[in-house]
Amino acid sequence: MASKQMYVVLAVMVVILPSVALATEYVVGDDKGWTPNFDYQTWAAGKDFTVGDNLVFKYDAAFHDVFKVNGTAFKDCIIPPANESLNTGNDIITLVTPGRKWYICGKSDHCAKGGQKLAITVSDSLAPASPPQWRPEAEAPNSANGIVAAGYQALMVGIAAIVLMIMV
Ligand SMILES: [Cu+2]
Repeated sequence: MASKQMYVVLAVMVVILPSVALATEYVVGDDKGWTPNFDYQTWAAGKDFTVGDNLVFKYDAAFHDVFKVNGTAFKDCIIPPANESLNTGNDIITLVTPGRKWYICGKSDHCAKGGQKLAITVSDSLAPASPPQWRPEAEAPNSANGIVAAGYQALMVGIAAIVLMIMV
């Protein structure tokens, strides 16, 4: 019978899909955007960057651009070839893999002198394996979405379990 397998697939999708749907969009630097003389490490601190989330770099394209670089280029502000830059002034980068990510501005001395550089750590969206847990309230204030998602997932896991028990 294929129907039982279908229910299992459905149950898994119901649990996983909300975390995709609730992907967060982070405007880098918030109101300040992408600019020199802004502390992007402080900005990034406490944010829970997850696979599927988006970074949005907003800036005046006449004065700035965005390069995705490695850790060495980030530290030493080594600017890659110009054709590797993002330069629309409203660049949206989807975080597709977990791990450390580095971004710098390639214009004049913005990286080296202005500190226009961002380093983040992206976590895997499936990292907290089942069973889903409620996050402690003490965690980052912007985790409201996460709490809702966790609650929803817990509910759906419960429903899926009941459905499976009936089917089996
Ligand atoms: Cu710049």
